[in-house]
Amino acid sequence: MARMTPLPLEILEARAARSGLAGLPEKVRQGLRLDAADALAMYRSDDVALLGILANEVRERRHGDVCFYNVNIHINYTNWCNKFCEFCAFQRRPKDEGAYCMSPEEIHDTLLRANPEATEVHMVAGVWPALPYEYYLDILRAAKAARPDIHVKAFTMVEIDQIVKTARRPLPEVLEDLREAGLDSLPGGGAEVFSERVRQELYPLKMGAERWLELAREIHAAGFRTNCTLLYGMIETLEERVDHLERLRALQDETGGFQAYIPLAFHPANTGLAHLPYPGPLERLRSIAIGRLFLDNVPHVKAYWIMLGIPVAQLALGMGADDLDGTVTQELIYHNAGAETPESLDRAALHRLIREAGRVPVERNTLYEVLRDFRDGDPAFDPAPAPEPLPV
Ligand code: V47
Repeated sequence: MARMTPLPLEILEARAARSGLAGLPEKVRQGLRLDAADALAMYRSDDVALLGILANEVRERRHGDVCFYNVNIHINYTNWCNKFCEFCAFQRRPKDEGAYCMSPEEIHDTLLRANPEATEVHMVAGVWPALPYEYYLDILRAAKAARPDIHVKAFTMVEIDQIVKTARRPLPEVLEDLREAGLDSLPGGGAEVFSERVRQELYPLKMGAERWLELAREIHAAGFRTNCTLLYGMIETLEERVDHLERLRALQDETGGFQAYIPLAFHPANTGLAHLPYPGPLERLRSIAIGRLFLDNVPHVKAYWIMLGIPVAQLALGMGADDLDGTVTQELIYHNAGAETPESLDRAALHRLIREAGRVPVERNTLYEVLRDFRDGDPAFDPAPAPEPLPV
């Protein structure tokens, strides 16, 4: 899909009036901030295609026909965890079958063997208080020793909270130690949904919203970029989703430190919530579109194909998302929870997905600086379409 000519406002408004969204197209076209009532109406509306059209307008105003991607690898360095969240299929106690904790040497070797083109390693894991402070510094040093140029995006707010407790030192000092050891930025996980009701029911041992937001605020103040997420499709109400987005947007107004928003669809397999359904494709696309429309101050919306599924991720590029994450190898959090997506995609497959969606692949680094713009193609990465179907 090349860039879309915006449809006449009257047509959009006539359609919006039929699905509880009257006035929304005009607000979006004028660039006005949406409020909680708008967000709720978007969650309740049955016209996901209209939300996609509006989100695409905003996305194209900001990013044109570009679709960013990066070449990255994931390392989930341990699955030891003492939070026992009901939604998680990844956690283990150290004596459980399948429990593991990678040594700094193993992290070093993994990175030595990893895709030499990768510009980012995304390192997140469970939380185990017996791991010493030095361990966290050592795994960062090990990553940089193996690949001095790689950007290390590591540790959710939940891990940072534990690292600070283990260190028994103030957060700013801990952040400086982590930076010196190799930390470059932080991912967006661990926020789940900020509702205290949901937390009490599903993850009472994990920090609450206030602490997550306070940590993010201080981490931004220390000069680190992070991402933000919403885990949806568990037992939260639509109002609770909206409240979560409002809190993210308010913090972003203060700090400007969030680079990207990634809505995370709940995968129920092998979790304490296995009776719940995986959110359907329309719900996944709706979440992308609402993220783009409501979080007007977060520059990027990421289609994380691992959790969206490849066809939905490809559609998302025309409904608000401007970033397809990524080549991703060795991801375990979603695959343990039943994700049926492949474990990684190579660059040629990403290019093909992006081009089929009518977008131009642009390789970025973690901070969204352009590394290579493939507007004019590149025979090394844009071969003639392969005869085999893409994985789904
Ligand atoms: O914090 C855990 C979620 C998050 C499940 O910042 C689950 O670039 C669905 O945050 N079903 C980790 N979700 C992943 C994450 C992330 C992913 C991609 C990119 C970035 C980024 C961040 O995944 C956890 C939790 O909220 N999660 N279990 C599950 N069964």
